[in-house]
Amino acid sequence: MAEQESLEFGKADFVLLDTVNMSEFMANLKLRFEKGKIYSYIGEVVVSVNPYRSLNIYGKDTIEQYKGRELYERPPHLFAIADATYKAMKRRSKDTCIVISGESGAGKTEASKYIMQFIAGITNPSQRQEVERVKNMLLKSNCVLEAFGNAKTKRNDNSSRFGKYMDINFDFKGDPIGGHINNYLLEKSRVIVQQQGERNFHSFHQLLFGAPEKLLRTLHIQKDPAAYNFIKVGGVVKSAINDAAEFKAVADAMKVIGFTAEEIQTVYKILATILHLGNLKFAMDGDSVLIENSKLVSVIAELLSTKSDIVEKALLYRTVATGRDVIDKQHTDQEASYGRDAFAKAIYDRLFCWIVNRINDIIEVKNYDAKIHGKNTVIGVLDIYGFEIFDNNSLEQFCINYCNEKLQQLFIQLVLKQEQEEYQREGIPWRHIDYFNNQIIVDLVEQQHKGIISILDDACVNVGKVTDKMFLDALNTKLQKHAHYSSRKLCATDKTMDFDRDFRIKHYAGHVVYSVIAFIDKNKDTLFQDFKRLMYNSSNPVLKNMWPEGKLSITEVTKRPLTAATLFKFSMIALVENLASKEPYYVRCIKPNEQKSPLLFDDQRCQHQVEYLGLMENVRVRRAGFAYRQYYDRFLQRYKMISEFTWPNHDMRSDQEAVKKLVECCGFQHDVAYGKTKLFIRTPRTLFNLEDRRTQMIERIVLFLQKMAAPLL
Ligand code: AD9
Ligand code: MG
Repeated sequence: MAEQESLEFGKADFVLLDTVNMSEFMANLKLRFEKGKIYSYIGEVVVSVNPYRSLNIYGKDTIEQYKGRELYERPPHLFAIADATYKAMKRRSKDTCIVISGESGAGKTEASKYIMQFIAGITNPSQRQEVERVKNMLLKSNCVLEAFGNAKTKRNDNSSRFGKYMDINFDFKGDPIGGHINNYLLEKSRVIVQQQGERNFHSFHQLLFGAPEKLLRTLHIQKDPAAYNFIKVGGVVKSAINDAAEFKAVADAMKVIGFTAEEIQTVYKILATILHLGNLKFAMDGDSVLIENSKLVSVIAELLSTKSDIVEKALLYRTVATGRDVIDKQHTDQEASYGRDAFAKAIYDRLFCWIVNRINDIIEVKNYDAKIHGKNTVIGVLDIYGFEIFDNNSLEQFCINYCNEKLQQLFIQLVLKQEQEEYQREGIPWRHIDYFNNQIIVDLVEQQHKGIISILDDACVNVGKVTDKMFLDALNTKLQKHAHYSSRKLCATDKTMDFDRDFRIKHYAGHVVYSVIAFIDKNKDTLFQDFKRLMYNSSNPVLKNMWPEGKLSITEVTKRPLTAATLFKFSMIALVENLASKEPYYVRCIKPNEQKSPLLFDDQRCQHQVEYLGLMENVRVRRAGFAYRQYYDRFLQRYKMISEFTWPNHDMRSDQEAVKKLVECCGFQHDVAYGKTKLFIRTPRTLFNLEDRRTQMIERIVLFLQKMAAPLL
């Protein structure tokens, strides 16, 4: 049982700490990490510290140990929460979800994979072929998504550069019958630029190092990463990642999932197109712009199954409608470079979304009739970017941190709500606890008209040249009284911010200074219609289908597209609604150090994460109610030896009465409440005391049995 670990490995559940304060919390977390115990609980929340080494705790035997057990029967583990989720889904027909959070490199993606592995391991005992197929697809889809959505960053060699929410659907027997993936905000700027020491998405490196010579020849790609501008900017070309092996694994996975040969070829062609685009150079020749290495244009045209002059025109001109006239306006070399980069980012982003959609088509539940088969239930797994503070924070960090505010708000609501509901269900009075409600920050970002996203959108729709600085001025005017917003203009003494560039949000997890530079540009996310039309007019049907909006001519494109931040806001609102409709389980991941070391526990870094994950609040909420609860029959099973009224069996009318008698025998009646099906214990001390008594009684019983048996030996 989890509590038994206490002495040697610290407290398995933070709720059982003698005193709840930060230093006790951190000491316990550190002790457990040093003892190799990477998982702990706060009630039903799993706290996980990245071990940065392989642990032998995910095998088949461990899966068996956790299968069908109650949370507290085994030491803390991801599998325990996965099993709890599965049981809630199967026994109570509840839709459930597991929300995995934590900063980059904290272990979210690994956790989500272990959870999937556990679910795959405990389902389909009768080996139904269709279920095996679905399980295989779900597992394989990870490999493809990681190839196109992950990259090496300074923080993590396999960093997910997108948010992912995956639903797994189960039939009435509890076997997986399909799934669905939602992806959020891919960091597409990485396609064209990477920071020093970082890489482009794995997919490009896999192509370069893994594709057979023949394929590379048809793509006009040389096996030399230094030859491509979009690859070499980060400076890191090779890493510990085995790109060649991964190329093969991803190609196989795509085949198994059901991508056609033509689709797979098109994927490679898009990657190659992007690499060639990165090498295009523009120059001014008098008033005209030209492409210096125009041979590349015909290569790109070949890869995109279109004509060179169409590609050239889309790169150098922009079709604009002025009143009734449609004219071709020539770019400057700078505008042409901008258009090229936007095009490269857009086709990669579109490729990624298309891959997700194709996977969804294939894994979606088919031929399931709830009337015949019973309710189809769902477990959702959310693996999404954690709170980010960089030296330079832009619109991407703003969106990611807003996402974390939304999830924190949900966490507060649901953890409290869940507790409250349990007390209500069990007929126990509820005592309100105070906590910082971050709704005020969520509003600061997303509120209609008054929120930062609205103010940014206003700046983007304005005709004429609105600069980032003008956007900052608008923020300063509209938000000057907001307690969680500040800037140099509003706080002249604060020298950490630049007057013309920065604003600060006091997030629940810490203060972040954002630089407004490029906010407007990134938010507008303009891709000239000419590029969309080019893709739509391709004679490659796969490409054509990816770009349906290219059908519209310039005069038909009247509706202004939603901005990037607004689209993100809508997707976050939908995500939170979806999560709130399910029974949530949480995994909170912590990164022990920046060096990816298995030995180092960086106290300061860890404490910061504990703070912003709201773990102390979580412990307090849990303890303000009842630290421990258990069904009457299970409680008796564990502690019945303590009292003569319950050992070996009781003769009372119900288990509840027997538990009451046991509790009174021990003198704990003031520290407990009796629910309809469960006993609730307020303070951990009572539980320790029960544990001690139990251990003593077991020792006595063993001694007694030994004595009895002695004459027989
Ligand atoms: V990011 O926000 O996508 O950049 P994650 O997803 O939180 O990040 P990830 O799961 O990718 O982090 O973990 C980072 C690395 O830590 C992995 O590549 C492993 O090398 C290592 N890791 C994480 N969890 C475990 C584990 N349970 N056992 C062993 C682990 N190694
Ligand atoms: Mg990840």
